[in-house]
Amino acid sequence: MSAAKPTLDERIAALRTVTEAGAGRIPSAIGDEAAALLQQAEARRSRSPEHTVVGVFGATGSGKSSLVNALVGDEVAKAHVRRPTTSQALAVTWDATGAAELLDWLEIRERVERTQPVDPRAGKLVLVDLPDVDSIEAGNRAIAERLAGQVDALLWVVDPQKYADDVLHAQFIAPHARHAEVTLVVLNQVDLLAARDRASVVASLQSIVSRDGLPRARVLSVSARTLEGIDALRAAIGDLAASKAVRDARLTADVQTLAARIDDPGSAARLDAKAALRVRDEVGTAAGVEVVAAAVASSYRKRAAQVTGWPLVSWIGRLRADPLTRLGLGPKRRGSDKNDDPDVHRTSMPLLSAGAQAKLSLAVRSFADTAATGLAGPWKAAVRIAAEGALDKLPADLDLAIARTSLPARGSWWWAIIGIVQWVTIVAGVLGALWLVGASLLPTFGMPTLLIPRVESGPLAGWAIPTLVIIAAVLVGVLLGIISAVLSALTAAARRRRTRKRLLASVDEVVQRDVVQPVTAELDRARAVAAALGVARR
Ligand SMILES: Nc1nc2c(ncn2[C@@H]2O[C@H](COP(=O)(O)OP(=O)(O)OP(=O)(O)O)[C@@H](O)[C@H]2O)c(=O)[nH]1
Ligand SMILES: [Mg+2]
Repeated sequence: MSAAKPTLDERIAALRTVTEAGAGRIPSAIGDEAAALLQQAEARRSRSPEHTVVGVFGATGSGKSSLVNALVGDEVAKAHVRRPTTSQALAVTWDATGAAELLDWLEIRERVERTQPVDPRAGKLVLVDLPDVDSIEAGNRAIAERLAGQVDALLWVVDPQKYADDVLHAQFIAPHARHAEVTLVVLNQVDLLAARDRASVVASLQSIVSRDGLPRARVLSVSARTLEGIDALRAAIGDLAASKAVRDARLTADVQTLAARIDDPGSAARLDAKAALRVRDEVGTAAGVEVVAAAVASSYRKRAAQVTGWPLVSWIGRLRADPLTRLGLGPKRRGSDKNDDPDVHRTSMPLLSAGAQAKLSLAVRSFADTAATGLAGPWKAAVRIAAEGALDKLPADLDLAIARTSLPARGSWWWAIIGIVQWVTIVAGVLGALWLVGASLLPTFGMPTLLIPRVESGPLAGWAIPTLVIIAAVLVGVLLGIISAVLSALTAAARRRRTRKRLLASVDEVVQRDVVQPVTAELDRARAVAAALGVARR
């Protein structure tokens, strides 16, 4: 953050961010107030920037109208002993060019124009006499309250009897504590005070105004009757009119005041990468990643055994259903799922058992709660709502993601080789056996003798070759059985790991989209509002 004070534009933009990004997270009443203020700021800024509107506020009989007359030097406003006297706002202008639109917006119908300015620097002044701010007349009060929110500078008039009035201070001056720069406090009717009491009454008023939160507000003492102090008040009004910043200072104070009433979202923690991994793993387990990975491995082993096993018994394996097919993830379906309608690609896994659903909820909720640490109530709730929204979508999204994940379900190239060798050994063994059987049986049926060839030399000299072929066939069969069992176990384990990795990647995509992103967005929103509030308040 830069050390420089934000400009009014920056503050207004910040308040807009607060109301927009904070919608639903800040109380709607204050959100509406902020929206109204933004609209009002825009309205004021689009109207005569040269004019300075000074409103004269105070209790009935404090002498507002008399003071306006004294400042103008003419009886423009009706002042009377009858209470309350003023019931409509009256605007006095000196250079009315461009003022009409402003007065229309202020809804001030009574307008008078004079030529001799209050102060040489106040040619573009609009001085507004107002009804009593705490009037017993609701209409009077409404006009004064509305204009207290609209004028550029506030001139509070009090009199020696009621200058400490609680209602005026608590309900009207204190809420404008940030408006000190555009506030004048005037003790009128000082002619009624004994000379020795004046200083102490002014000091007392000054301390009450300080307690209201405006220690820097200017307090002046005047008499509308004797015109004592009027020149100093004129100069003070001249100062306001000369400072081109009054209008913006007022709006700045408005934005600051409103922003101060909005609760801080708290400090949003950075999302922990480990927490995101943990929720992915927990959601993955709940979604059946381990089950599918195990099915891929056992499907592989089953199919390997069918092809590479001893052909005389390996067909038995076919009677058992493929574990992947049982989950609706069979290798046949998988080959054709590229361009199909994804909705038909549900797995046949149940859409999460009650237990899995509970685990999923727990994982997501605890992720959200951890992420929301440091946030204030409504913001925490918003993170939780984001997580609840995720829980509605997750089961179907996870199922789809798992169904779409391409699984390493194909067979291995070496299956066929071993399968062929298995058949060759079987055929060789059978041929060897037939030879031996033929040699012993043919002569009994009077058929020509079948010779049995034998090994002539070497360590196996004298062995019948058909016998050796049978033994070799059995040995090769056993050996192939062992080799393919080992190969298939190793490959199945690797496939299991690969499946787990691929599925977790798919689950991660879903968890990122359904859980992490909404929660992150909520944290970002809280951070944006916190930063904007800081700018609006500074
Ligand atoms: N002695 C004295 N009387 C004053 C002074 N200023 C106003 N008055 C009198 O106080 C009474 C009320 O004055 P107004 O100017 O009508 O007071 P106001 O604040 O405009 O009252 P509302 O319009 O009813 O809110 C009148 O009788 C004035 O003559 C002053 O400085 N000294
Ligand atoms: Mg009056």
